[in-house]
Amino acid sequence: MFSEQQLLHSSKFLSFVLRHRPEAIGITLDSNGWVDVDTLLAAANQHNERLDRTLLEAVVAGNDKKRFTFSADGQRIRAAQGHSTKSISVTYAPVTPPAVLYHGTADRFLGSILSQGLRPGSRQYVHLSQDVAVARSVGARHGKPVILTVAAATMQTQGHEFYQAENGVWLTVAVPPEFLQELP
Ligand code: HQG
Repeated sequence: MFSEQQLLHSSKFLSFVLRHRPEAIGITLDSNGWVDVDTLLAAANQHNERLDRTLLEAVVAGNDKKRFTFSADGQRIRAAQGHSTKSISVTYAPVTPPAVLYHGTADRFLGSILSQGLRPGSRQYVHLSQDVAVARSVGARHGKPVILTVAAATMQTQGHEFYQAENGVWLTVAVPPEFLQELP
């Protein structure tokens, strides 16, 4: 089987090419982020990245955040979310969010977020979660975590669209400050 290290390495490689820089290995993604699995494997190996179908399946199945998805016929693969703005534009169908969603961030960003709202930065969308514990761990990646509540249902009634990625992450383009509150 594959070592944890091997799976992590391949997961990072896939995040890089399927979210940010497909051109780095000479592939293009379609407008929904999909690429043919055989094309991906051939291009990866041409760029000295050892990857085959079995390893790919192990990465997809074993990934802690379900970052990657196969198409129903298993012929194509894409990143579920996390794409950067410039290269790829995955479209999602708008869905009704729960009343409240959560966003975890680091305390040093709080002042800026409470005055400007949440912005997608280098990603296509702001990432939100239905679960406080998940939001806390996302925030802890950046520093001392702080949790914000997002009045998602109210935002939606005022015309903001919400989407849900295949792995459950909630997405919206931006959250103006009036819909945010720090969770005590
Ligand atoms: C912050 C991981 C200042 C924002 C996770 C965050 C997630 C602002 C940082 C996914 C701001 C961006 C996304 C403003 C937002 N002023 N700071 N106006 N607006 N920020 O990594 O949400 O491992 O791009 O709070 O699990 O932390 O990649 O976003 O702290 O689902 O699969 O700017 O990434 O998944 O950081 O994480 P990120 P995120 P993966």
